[in-house]
Amino acid sequence: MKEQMIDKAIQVLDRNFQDGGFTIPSKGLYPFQWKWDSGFIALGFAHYDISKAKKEVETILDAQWENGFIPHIVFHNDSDTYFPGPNFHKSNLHPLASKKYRSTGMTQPPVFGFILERLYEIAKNKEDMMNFIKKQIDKVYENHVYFYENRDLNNDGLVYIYHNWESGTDNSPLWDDIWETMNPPEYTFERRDTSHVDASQRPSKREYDHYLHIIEIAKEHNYDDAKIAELSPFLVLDPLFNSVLIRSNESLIRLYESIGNNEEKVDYLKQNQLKSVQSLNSKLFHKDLGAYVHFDLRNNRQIPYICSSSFAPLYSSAPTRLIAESLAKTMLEKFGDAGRYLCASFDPTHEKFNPKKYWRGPVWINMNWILYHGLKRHGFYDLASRIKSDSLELIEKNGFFEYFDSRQSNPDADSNGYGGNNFSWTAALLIDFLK
Ligand code: 2M8
Repeated sequence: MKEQMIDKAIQVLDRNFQDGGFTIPSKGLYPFQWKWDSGFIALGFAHYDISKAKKEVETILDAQWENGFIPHIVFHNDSDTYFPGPNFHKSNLHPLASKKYRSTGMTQPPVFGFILERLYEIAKNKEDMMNFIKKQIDKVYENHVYFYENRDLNNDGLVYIYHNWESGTDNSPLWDDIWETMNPPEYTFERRDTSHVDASQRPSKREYDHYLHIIEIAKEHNYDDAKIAELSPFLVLDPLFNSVLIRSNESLIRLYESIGNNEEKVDYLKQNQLKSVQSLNSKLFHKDLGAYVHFDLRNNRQIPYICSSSFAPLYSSAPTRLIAESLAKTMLEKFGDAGRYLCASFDPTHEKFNPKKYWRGPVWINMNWILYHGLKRHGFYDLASRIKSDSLELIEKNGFFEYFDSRQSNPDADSNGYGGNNFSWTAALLIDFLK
């Protein structure tokens, strides 16, 4: 069974790999290269075709802007199956944008520090992989410098996101209260996602109006960071984004130390790391909820909901023993009912939970991978192994879907798999789980 699943996953990845040296997340639905998808995808390739793994990373990092920014989508090719495309985003408004590639002017969680380190662990030819890392690592470092120098508004080591698409958890109920503070125009545009996937499993038209409006504001100011920080109606500290940054810092520090002669960079990362960890715990850990929460900087208030991102700091060194215990307890009590697969993307005990709608409840394999490694790191072996076996069972029973219903007996559908099929990071991370 294991070998069969791996073979199928390899087929998914190989079919999604494109001539330009990058992999689409899912045919039709997502026809370009996405930043954090690309990192997870590289891990899958690394187990059977190391040159594709390296190519994937090289290609996304090649789209870096002169200020260190790495965009969330790189439009290598034209495609009319996705909206909004390059003509909407217009990354060239920013004076330091890549001259080589069209992209968006927003980013996604900074996964590449830990991706480089994991590639090194997986690679059989360590010397060859270290040479590759030496060529790429400064780009990842510059990306972290970009975050700390441009997005750390309070100089406390926590960096903001200015769009829900930067979080990766697009239509999470987390953002509903922010949408209440906005009143965007009703834009006229043609959605493409709903021609690939059942509209009831995707964000609403009104939600898209909000998404586009934030981009229009950023575009009016040529994607200038300071202006965005001043004017964007969406300005959030996200525990997932920040703990991924912290975890990637850790990897960069270890890699630079083994490369040698990079003391200044190591010092810079260590200094910021210390601040990030302290602030993550003091500002984003919510004692009563027993979980990390998001903070709405624009409206100066906590967003007191628990979602899968609330547990992501486990993947980093940030949680103290007490915090880690509290996270594991909350996950088990609220998300871990018998009869439910781990880990729903939003609190299943909350009225806003929706088991079928994208980031409003379904299980996502990339989040499960982060949580699996995080739980293991902090010594919660039973919960870790449950999250891994739940992930494998969901894929084996339903296929390589984008997201899955967490209810083991699902009264609403024959399959627990929703969204795009033959989904790249689902395939890639199954391989990484099984190898
Ligand atoms: C989803 O997001 C894109 C926008 O970035 C979309 O819905 O159009 C999210 O799940 C995001 O996390 C993911 O990276 C992307 C591609 O898989 O799809």
